[in-house]
Amino acid sequence: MAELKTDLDYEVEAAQKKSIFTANRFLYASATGLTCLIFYLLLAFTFSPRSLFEEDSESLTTHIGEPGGCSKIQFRREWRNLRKDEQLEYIDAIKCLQTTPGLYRDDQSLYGDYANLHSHAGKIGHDTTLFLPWHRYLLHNFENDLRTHCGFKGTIPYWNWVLDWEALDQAPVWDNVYGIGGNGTGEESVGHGRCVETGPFSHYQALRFGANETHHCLSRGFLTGEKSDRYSAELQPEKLDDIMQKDDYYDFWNTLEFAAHEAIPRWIQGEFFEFTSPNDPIFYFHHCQVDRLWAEWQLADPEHRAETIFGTMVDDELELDKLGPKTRIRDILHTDSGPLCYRYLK
Ligand SMILES: *[C@@H]1O[C@H](CO)[C@@H](O)[C@H](O)[C@H]1NC(C)=O
Ligand SMILES: *[C@@H]1O[C@H](CO)[C@@H](O)[C@H](O)[C@H]1NC(C)=O
Ligand SMILES: [Cu+2]
Repeated sequence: MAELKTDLDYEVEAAQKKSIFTANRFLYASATGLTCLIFYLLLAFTFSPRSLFEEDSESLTTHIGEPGGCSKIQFRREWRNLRKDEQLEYIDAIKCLQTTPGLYRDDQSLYGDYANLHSHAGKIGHDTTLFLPWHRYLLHNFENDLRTHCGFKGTIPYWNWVLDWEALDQAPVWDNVYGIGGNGTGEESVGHGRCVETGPFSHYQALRFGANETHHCLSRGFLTGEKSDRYSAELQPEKLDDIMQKDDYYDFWNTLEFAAHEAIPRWIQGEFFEFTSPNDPIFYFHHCQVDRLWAEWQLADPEHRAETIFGTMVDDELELDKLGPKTRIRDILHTDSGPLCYRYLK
């Protein structure tokens, strides 16, 4: 019951966000057990189903019937809210992609190709207002690759570092079994880090580090003391609140990219020191969090924020080189319509 209840909790949260998709899943999940039926009845009194469905007609008109509308919405969740088996499935899927042949060269996996892509596209995807849409699309494509090549059924998880800002190195995401391993403790490696010797990626060999193409161990070098404090201070709740209060896209993106988003790589070091940062799986956890913040910011005032990208045209295209088809920015502005079809759970 404990785990079922957790699942239901997610459903309830999503139901509060008034989604027809969730409402259906909610009903379905509730019907799965007698104990849960009781739970559902309690909830039914708490949240009037009637008002739920009224709100839902709105999302129906927005999404169904549009080209690329979603037949199903999947939920991206915080790493510590995944069940242990779900955590292992995600780690396994990453490992699988690390042994899937790449598209660029024989000695680099599809997983490694993303480091290539990220470093080639560095100029368009960073320090510009395209930062958020381009990374959103990259994550979506990566998630698709996990599904297509590795049979992955879940979603990319996010790391809500605000929960760990006071002790970043203690975050559950660094667990050696139910996480991606922690600090580098072995030989000195790239980016002022050391080889990560524990956890599921202790044997992973990354190919590129910036322009240098030499196979090397996964490298991390968590900062400590004052150096660390400088970056973790950017991740405290008050700082994040400030970012979320920004009213226009330019200010929001600008503070998010250069304050909170930058603090994490600078604190981790190693692979993250260069644009080949997707070599470290934490890249995806981190960018999923950044994407979530953008999605939340958009949803806080959809009328003004959902389709606003300052400094570029919504019909401009986002490119992933060989790794995925081009898409228009306008097509990825709503996470819950096609081709994306996901939402975030808190
Ligand atoms: C991470 O590892 C490096 C190298 O072994 C060490 O100097 C540093 O103190 C460690 N950081 C943390 C937060 O434990
Ligand atoms: C590339 O990285 C390796 C270690 O990973 C280092 O030994 C080598 O000197 C580097 N090459 C260049 C050109 O920086
Ligand atoms: Cu990036």
